[in-house]
Amino acid sequence: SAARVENPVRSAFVVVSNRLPVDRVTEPDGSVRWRTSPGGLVTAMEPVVRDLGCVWVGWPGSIDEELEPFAVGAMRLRPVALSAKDFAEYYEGCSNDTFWPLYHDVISPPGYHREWWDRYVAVNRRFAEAAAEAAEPGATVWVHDYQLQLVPAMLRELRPDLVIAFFLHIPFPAHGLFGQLPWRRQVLEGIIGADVVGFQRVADAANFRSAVRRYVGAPSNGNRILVGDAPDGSGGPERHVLAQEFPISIDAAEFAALAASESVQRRAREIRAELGDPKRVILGVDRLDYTKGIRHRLKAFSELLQDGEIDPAEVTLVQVASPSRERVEAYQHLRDEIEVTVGRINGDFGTIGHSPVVYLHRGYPREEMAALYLAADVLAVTALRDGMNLVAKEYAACRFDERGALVLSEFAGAADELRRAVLVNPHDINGLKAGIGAALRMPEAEQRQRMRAMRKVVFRNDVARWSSDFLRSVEGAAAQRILAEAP
Ligand code: GDG
Repeated sequence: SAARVENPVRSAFVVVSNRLPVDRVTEPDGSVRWRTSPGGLVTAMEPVVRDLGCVWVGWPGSIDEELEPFAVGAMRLRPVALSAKDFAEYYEGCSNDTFWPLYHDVISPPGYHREWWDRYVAVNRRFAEAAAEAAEPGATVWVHDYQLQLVPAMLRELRPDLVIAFFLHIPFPAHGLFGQLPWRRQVLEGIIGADVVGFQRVADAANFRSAVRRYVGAPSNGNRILVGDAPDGSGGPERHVLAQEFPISIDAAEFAALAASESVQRRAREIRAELGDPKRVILGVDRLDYTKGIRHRLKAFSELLQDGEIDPAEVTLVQVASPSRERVEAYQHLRDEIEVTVGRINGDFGTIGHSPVVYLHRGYPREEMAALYLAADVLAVTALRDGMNLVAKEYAACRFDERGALVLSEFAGAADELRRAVLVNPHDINGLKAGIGAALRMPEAEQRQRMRAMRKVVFRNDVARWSSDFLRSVEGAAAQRILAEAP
């Protein structure tokens, strides 16, 4: 529930993301309250928020609504309003139809529209101004993701006293692709306004440093980018920007506890029974997005059926495709394509009592997700490009029984850590079929061995570790700056 707070809200720690981490719920009696969305980011911030308090700057999710700051639990929230035009051009347009496809290796062609870009600049400025207002002197401000890449530099200009951090949740492409962007220099200059820039993978950080070298002319030394010229004429840089990988994770203990609960285990058994007790269940869980390789997965599955390698009476593929960005055209096409394919597979291989693909176009509560993970013999993650892919980590965290096999795309960030998954190249349909086949046939002892290794990694590198590693680097950058500025 929400409480009013003083305005302007201020803190020594400010988080900035496109969306505030809360959802508005209307009670049956018509009253309105806010509850934190269950995302990993909120969990990651909890320990920090407890120590430092925090103001979170972001869009509350409604169009054309000016809201006063409010508090939910220990978090104070500073809403940034978006108009219908902002939403269409900054969010759906420039963020989700330019940057999203470009940064995912142009799986879908990005649109480059100057009106979208102008709106992106204007909305980024609005976020930067709100963050500047919310930050106490010398505060740390952590900016998130591809919607807000200009905020770090705008914020530095408004408030040179701040320590600024930026984390990109999605991949950063090779410069040959990034170079398509008409505003490539502005974007890079926006991001290097931060003191620390975090990426999911080693390769993303390397791509970024090389783009900065090429398009901004700033060289790097290891993970450090040398920006500007020192005012003392020494020939050194004005400042350093750390650009490094910080792979994000999940609250593994929480997922494990959920999966171990009596009700979730019961539900997992129920799910298998409702599916007609197939010998094997393959699961896919994705936002309905062209980056996730759902079409490739269906193609491989249907060919395995066609080849007679999978008996449709024995194996069920459950595909949860949660609705996403439904007003963007590329997503509408994708949905049509997937639904036609599912219909075709079920038409070709189904019987009156049984369909080989169970396709669910909706979101589920976390408990149901955990039960699905437990009910699945194989989880198939076949992303063509994915920053990390938390679903893969959630599956491992939930399998306290050390059973189940993970088929994981090399193109998901999670593949850098989950080396004991069955790693596949989803573009190679034969390879993908072989991977799914191997996972379906994997002996229990091998499942156990691999799952144990993957669980170790996910529990060691959990989301608390991610945020503390990142914030330790930010503190390090702050300390260096104080040293450099000392007389
Ligand atoms: C971006 C990057 C990066 C999905 N359906 C339901 C549901 N989910 C949850 C999953 C998981 C999350 O949503 C999805 O996270 P992913 O990492 O798999 O993918 P993106 O949404 O594309 O996230 C990605 C991530 O940011 C973090 O940096 O890993 O690469 O693209 O937690 O469980 N949750 C519930 N019901 C659903 O139907 N409750």
